[in-house]
Amino acid sequence: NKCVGFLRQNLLTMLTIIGVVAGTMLGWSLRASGVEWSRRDVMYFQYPGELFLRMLKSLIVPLLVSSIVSAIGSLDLSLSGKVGLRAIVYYMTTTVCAVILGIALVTTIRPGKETAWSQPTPTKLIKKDTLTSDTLLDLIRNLFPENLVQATIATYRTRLVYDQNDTLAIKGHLDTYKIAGDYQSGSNVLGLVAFSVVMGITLGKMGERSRPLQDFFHALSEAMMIITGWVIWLSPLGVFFLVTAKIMEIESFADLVGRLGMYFLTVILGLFLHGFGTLSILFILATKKLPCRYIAKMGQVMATAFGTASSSATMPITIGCCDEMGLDPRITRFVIPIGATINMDGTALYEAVAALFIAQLRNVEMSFGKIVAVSVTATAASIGAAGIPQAGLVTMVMVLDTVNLPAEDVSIILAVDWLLDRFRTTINVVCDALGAIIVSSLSQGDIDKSRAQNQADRELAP
Ligand code: DAS
Repeated sequence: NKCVGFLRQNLLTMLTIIGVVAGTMLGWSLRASGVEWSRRDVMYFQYPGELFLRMLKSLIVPLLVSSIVSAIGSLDLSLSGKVGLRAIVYYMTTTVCAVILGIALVTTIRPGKETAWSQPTPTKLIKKDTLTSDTLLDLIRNLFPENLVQATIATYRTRLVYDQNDTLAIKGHLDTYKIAGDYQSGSNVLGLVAFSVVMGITLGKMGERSRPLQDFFHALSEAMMIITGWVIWLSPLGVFFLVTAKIMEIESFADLVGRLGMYFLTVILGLFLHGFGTLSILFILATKKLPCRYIAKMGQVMATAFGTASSSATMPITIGCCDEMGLDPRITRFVIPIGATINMDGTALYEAVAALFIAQLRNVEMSFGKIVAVSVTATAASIGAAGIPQAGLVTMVMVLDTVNLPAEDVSIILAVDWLLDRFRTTINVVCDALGAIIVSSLSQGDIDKSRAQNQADRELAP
């Protein structure tokens, strides 16, 4: 019975992991077949996976807005303030730890020094001059969407595109960008999160007068989770096609084991140490429990994050996983959407490592001041990166600009970014889920006190 119970509970996770493995094997054998696959052929394989990714992305906006508004609206103001503060402190602490770990590793291992790469010749990159200031200003600008409906479409941030002569170019500020032929787009989730938090606080202050609206957002959130439960069953097929197409279109794996091998291993080592070291220590300190039994329940979340390389698309599944763990829905629907938007430890670590790796390749000495500048901009870039595939590569330009490294050097690390992206996205979502557990655990006392207070108020009410 135990075995049957385990299989039933983990069936979908195992099928999704099989989807990733089978997609890798099929993609590899299609490459090995010697057939010259055209972009169109790859698109046919990618198409079912893209539909799955779009289904998940279509859930993001209604789920995010309804979850945050109903969660904050149902908490009293002081409690939502404490929960929000604990979440922000957790996000900042883990992101700074990730950046420091990344810098410690890349300055110790020095992958750029060991790399037989006399003078990297990156793809020519046309860069918009004021990209850095625009990106930073865009970050703050995105907090205040001028039009909520418009905010749900791809907004201005940074675009990495191949222009007419197929040169890797950065132009404009669109959040949609094309890397290796794929356009990726994400919503201005930052602005929607900000608006939803303000709306939730407002409904909370309105009390009973806002009951109909609170019930609406609560029902909408529930409905979105039910739809997520249906879409999630497509994960095995969805990730199977996404991984197959990605493996087929990669031009060369030579860099993965060659010139970028040490860089790749440095990032993977950093992500591993952060995920199973830093985060675990913080988890044990905050909850006095071991994280392993919780991480064991995150298989579906990790497999989806790895298969889709999108923490935003994985967000509905992360919320569902926290519900299965029995966490307070008001906490998870408050902190997970915000975490999926601004808390990207894997991305922050990766950007710090990549920037210093490129400096090493170019024999650029990094003073302490420059390393601090990399730390700050890698943190800001991870906050600004959208939860969509290869967003971290795009905001990387901001980090390179800060230390006067040419933005075109982004193309040096492009060859292995499609795989690193999957690993760092997985760490991003694991960190969000562990954060929800930590914030829930730290807030339990306040929740009980608030519940008792409400109970007392109801009994005293005439
Ligand atoms: N793929 C991004 C995410 O979804 C991470 C990144 O590109 O760095 O979290």
